[in-house]
Amino acid sequence: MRIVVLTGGIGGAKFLVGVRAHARAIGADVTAVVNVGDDVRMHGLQICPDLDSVMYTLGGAHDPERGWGRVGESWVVKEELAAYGVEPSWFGLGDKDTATHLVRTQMLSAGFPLSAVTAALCERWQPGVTLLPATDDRLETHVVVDVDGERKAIHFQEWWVRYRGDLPTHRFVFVGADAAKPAPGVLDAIAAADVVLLAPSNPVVSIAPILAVDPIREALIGTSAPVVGVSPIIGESPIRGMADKCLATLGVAVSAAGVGALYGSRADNGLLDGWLVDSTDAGTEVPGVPTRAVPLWMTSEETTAQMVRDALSLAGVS
Ligand code: GDP
Ligand code: FO1
Ligand code: CA
Repeated sequence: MRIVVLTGGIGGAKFLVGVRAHARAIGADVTAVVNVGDDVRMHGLQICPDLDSVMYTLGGAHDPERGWGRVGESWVVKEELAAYGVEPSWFGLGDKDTATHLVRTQMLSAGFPLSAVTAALCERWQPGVTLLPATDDRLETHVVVDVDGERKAIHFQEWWVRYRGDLPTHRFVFVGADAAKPAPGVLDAIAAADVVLLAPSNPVVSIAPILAVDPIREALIGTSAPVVGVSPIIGESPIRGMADKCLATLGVAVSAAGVGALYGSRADNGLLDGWLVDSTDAGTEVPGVPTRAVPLWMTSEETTAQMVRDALSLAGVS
């Protein structure tokens, strides 16, 4: 079986641990198409938070407490930059993490596309699934906000890390998405997939930037493989992160029903053939989409692998 997963960072990475466990058990092949909208250049280095969250988590090197970056991290470079008074001081790069960004930036400067750089980095971390950036082209999420009495677009990282999303927020813009081409392997993976899973990632700033690459969205809408999504919302809030602020900006209810309706039914030009919600959200209705309620807390590899079995069963491919 060939499984394609659309994913962001922390939530998607945890989900992929379960996907990988189940895939190993049944001899399936997994390709993760990863959001690049969070990517940003800081201190001359190209940072790819979602690719790195997935790579470090599957490589067993992530910090589960902090949620991003490396476990056992030190912060000497950050302190030294602060001592120079270099901005931005609100964004911290750990020392171990910095080595990743140095390798990546050097390879990009030498002309390698991000997909090739990602494959090279993964030779060290052996994630056990194929990691593909959604695109090799520049695609950045910017956020239109009011700040200091002015309306302007700031980078997603500034919105989230500097302001914690706590600004009057009007919309999200995926800069570059119109011209972005899918990275090599993305359309082939979708074409060959037996099933496509939408990880329980942030629908607005992790999954939507992937879908903003038109050929990817068209491939998903056109695929004969079933597409099943897993809700990142349990009850009336995300487990962690900013999904509530993002959904509110779009005027979408912070609920499994709200996110399911945002993705929409394939019968109605949307994406979903099935929508998995948490047991506590049993009874959730999404027009045109079969839903199933199962435990969705990713507390261990085994519970997450069970979620994946449930998603595949809902897709009719288990
Ligand atoms: P980010 O890019 O680092 O923000 O990570 P993602 O976009 O991949 O995932 C963020 C989402 O993961 C949040 O909206 C959380 O609600 C969701 N999430 C985190 N842990 C869990 C969990 O145990 N179960 C479910 N269903 N969702 C979770
Ligand atoms: N999140 C923070 O809250 N503060 C930081 O200083 C910070 C630095 C950082 C550096 C590299 C990286 O890969 C991620 C980093 N993050 C930081 C997390 C990141 O801002 C977001 O959580 C993700 O982009 C959301 O997916
Ligand atoms: Ca993200």
